[in-house]
Amino acid sequence: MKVVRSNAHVSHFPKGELHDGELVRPFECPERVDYINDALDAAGLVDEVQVDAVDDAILSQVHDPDYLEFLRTAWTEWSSLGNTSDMIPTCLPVRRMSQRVPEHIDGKLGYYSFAAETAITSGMWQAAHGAASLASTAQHCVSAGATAAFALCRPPGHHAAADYFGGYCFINNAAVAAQGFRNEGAERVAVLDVDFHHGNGTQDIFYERNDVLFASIHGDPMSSFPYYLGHADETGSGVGEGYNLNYPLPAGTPFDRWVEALDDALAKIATFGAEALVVSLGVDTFEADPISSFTLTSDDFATYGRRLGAAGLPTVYVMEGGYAVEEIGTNTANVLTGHCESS
Ligand code: SP5
Ligand code: ZN
Repeated sequence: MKVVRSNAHVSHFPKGELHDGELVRPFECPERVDYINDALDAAGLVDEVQVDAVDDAILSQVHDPDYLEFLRTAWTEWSSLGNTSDMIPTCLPVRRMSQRVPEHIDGKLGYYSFAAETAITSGMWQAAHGAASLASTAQHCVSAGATAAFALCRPPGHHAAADYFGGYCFINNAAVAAQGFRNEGAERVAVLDVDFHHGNGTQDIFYERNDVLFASIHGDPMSSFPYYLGHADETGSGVGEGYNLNYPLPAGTPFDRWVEALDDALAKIATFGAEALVVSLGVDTFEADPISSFTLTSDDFATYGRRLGAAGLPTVYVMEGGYAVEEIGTNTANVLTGHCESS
């Protein structure tokens, strides 16, 4: 399989993550990529691709220009005030508050954030832009005729909405790939999100569109992050009505129940007539994931990879979450191997 990866991600690694009331070492850490690289190489999966920088015009098709400008300049503005540590939002605009963008960087930080576990670092923009370049390069490979490609994105992207960051995500890499397919002639594109967490950012970006179908299988937001989006009754709006599919599942969901949702989503993607598929591949559905609560085994990842390959669509895999670091390589490689076996 075409594999797109780089070292740009290492510039982003926050000093801490707010978790259960403590500042802990972030779950979303650079060695995640090392474990995945090692497993892909060991599985003999890699057909290495040269990385091209993402066209910034695509970023503006999926994110608001003022949000991108904030991400690009946030660290400079923050450090110009004498700050040297990471940017952690502490004050966010909630119900009945003004949605005017404040002038002070502390105010902008909260305005453009939705979850305080995610810090902005000095190297965030370089890393996030680099990750988007991987997704865009993978999409170009597939638009040019490859059957499938894997973008080893870090930081991940599916929680990043049109104009807010959080959940470790800044630029929505899956949305970049989906929009890239549209720009290069695909009439209908599906994004299938199999990360444990709801892809609230991807849903937000495509919610009013009927050219990109979004389907997400995830922990029920009544009990799982991101809590405030991902219910089954969120089905799209305007012309996008009917083009957003959420499959919230309870804590403890085993593979046999999970895969029923997957098969339903794949059937609806086929009915939709998708010409290309973007898979938001989070492997935090694994039984040993430290922040998630589904119970998939390593073998289950290979089983569902075969289902995805059998769908027969030109496919871009974009890496999202997965925090049981010693196993995320195996689990990711198992999905991709399964895909190759059945496509
Ligand atoms: C890309 C991705 O997988 N992002 C996930 C971000 C989740 N961040 C907050 C997780 C909160 C988990 N809380 C578990 C509480 C256990 N006591
Ligand atoms: Zn996740």
